Amino acid sequence: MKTPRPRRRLAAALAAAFVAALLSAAADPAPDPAQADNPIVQTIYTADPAPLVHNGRVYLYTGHDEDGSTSSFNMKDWRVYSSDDMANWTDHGSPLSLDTFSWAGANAWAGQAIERNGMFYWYVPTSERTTGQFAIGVAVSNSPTGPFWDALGHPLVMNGEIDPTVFIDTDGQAYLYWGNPNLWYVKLNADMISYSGSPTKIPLTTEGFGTRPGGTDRPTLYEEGPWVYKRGSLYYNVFAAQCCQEFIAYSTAPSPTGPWTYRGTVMPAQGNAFTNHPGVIDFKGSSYFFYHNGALPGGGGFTRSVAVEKFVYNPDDTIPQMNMTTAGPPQVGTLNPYVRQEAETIAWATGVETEWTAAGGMNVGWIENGDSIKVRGVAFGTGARQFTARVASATGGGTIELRVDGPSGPVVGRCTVSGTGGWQTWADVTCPVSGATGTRDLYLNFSGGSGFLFNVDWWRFAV
Ligand code: FUB
Repeated sequence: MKTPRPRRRLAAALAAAFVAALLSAAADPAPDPAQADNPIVQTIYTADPAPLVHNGRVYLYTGHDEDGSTSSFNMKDWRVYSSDDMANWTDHGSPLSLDTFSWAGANAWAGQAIERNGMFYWYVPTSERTTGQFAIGVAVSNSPTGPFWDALGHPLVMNGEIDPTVFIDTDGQAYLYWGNPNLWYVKLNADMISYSGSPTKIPLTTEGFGTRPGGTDRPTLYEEGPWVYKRGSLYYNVFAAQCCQEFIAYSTAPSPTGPWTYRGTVMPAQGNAFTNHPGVIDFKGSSYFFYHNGALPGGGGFTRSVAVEKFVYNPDDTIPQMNMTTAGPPQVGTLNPYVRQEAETIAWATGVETEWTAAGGMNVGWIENGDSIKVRGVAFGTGARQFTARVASATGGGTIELRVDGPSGPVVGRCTVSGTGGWQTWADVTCPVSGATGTRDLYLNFSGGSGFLFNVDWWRFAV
């Protein structure tokens, strides 16, 4: 049986916003409402982005703000998404949670994952169960999507401070930095789960980290959320500055241990959340800046969403100042509809949620009448003739309507889904397709009676 819980407030709010946009478009002769693709994830609230490039994909590690949190962080697990085109993101679920660490009590806060010698190490801050003190744990996996397990059975380091960032220098030395209100670093050993020497405080000077207006207790802008990396011979530390509302600032240094020089603002205080958190990568020849805001319906300081912007470094290696957008970066390449695509590969979703599939992986579920999934830049080429989806339904099913260009763009196919006898009892449905040519945005619009209609595991077109 499907869990008889209502769908999350976020899913319902997005579905309502989607219907309102469609109604207003219908009243207006203009084409479909512009479909923003930022924030990246619409099925849950996500926070504290930590991107990692591995084998031609971006893996995005995030925190997860529970629905309905209004006065404190309610964060119990971490999430992973991935993309090879910066537009369509695949949901890999939660391979790491507070339960992974027997010693953890609460607060699944801002972490970062890194790969070394084929293993993936995910450093996360969380409260230690008995003392309530913040500690940093390290989880390990042989896959970027997990499952992750506690590498040590105890914290890697515990000094009451948060927000680890990890980085391996070109000479092979790995460093872990973290801290709020201080900024610490320690040299990690090659095993990535132990360290040499003692944690060292980085001097928070105003030359290094800017001057906080009225900052007597904390004279510099440094607040939390460091993100340290190297580009050429220059070391960057991008961090959440000032509080609160935070903005994103950065410093640079000629070595991983400083001396740091304050360089200014990366992203001003914007976006309906009092925190922000940076993540910076280069991917397929371009640079990307990840952050979070409260931009989704119901969003705010404790219901945040991860977003991303593309940027170009200035010729003098400084970072340009960026604003939050709802468009996000351009797609890199296209999506191939003639291979199996996971239903949870999404550019923008309204109403739906995701869940673990009994056989492994994820499926899209909690589908109701009027919900929709957009997949950006689908390369149909000379034309698709057939659509197949793997579906399951414990009720009477419904319809998958395929449209291109917009949520009420041309219909290119319609698939009827019948009951299969269970939410994890899977069957293929196939229907004819016509008019799906060239490279188009694809919309899977779901319709049917009341209540939950069906689940979708994956889909594929054929010529
Ligand atoms: O998400 C919980 C905390 O809020 C993070 O650890 C901080 O960086 C801030 O984003």
